[in-house]
Amino acid sequence: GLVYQTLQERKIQGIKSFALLIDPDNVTPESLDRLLDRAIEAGVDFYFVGGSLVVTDGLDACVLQIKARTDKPVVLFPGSPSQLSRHADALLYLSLISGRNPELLIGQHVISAPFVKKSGLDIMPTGYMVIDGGAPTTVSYISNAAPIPHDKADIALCTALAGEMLGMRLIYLDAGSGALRPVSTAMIGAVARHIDVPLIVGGGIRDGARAAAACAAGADVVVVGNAIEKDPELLNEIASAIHGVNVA
Ligand code: 1GP
Repeated sequence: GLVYQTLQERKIQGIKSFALLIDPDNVTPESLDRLLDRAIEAGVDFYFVGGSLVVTDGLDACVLQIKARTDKPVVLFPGSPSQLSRHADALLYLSLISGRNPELLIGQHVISAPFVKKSGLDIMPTGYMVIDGGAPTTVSYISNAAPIPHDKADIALCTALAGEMLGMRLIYLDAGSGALRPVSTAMIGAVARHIDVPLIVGGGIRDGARAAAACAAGADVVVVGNAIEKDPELLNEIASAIHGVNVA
């Protein structure tokens, strides 16, 4: 698919990407409009939509509103299989490979497969890895699966390698939304050095310094949600930090 190709090309060229995570439950049409003004100006590369446990009914509207404003890819980041919108461009087809809960590895995929197939989205198989972010986040509770300990870069590395060999086209290291500690640069580096597929990193990144550090360590895409929801002024700082790594 086109979105995956973009991710792959950017990785090969060493171009770092900023993905803004928008939770449809946390925006109104007005607040989203203001956020998009800033995001477009700051140069956000990808719009990730989802992340919340229950998306009420604003998913399609949220995706359409973003699509109406920008040509940048809109990528679904579903908290559950029901969170699909055919108006998006692509889907992070997540398998929770850091956990040992069969439902999140394959069970929910089986149930939603015909629906996903029909969506026409660019389906991007993603090895999703939850890393301990220092606080119990929604994802670690709901998934009923232990996160990878913060300092176990070797476990993360082996998990990512296995995911890649199983055919995952992306690896996503997530400390969880609002994590106290983002994924360590040591862990990002260990994983990045050994995999060839694009690496997405998110969770608890709340300033330009942390975003740049993740990129310098080897992240290809940095995802920021919470911090920008709280303070949209951060958009410029984080965008320039991520894009600044390109020239360095
Ligand atoms: C969470 O990786 C994302 O799944 C982003 O996390 O909301 O903490 O930026 P934040």
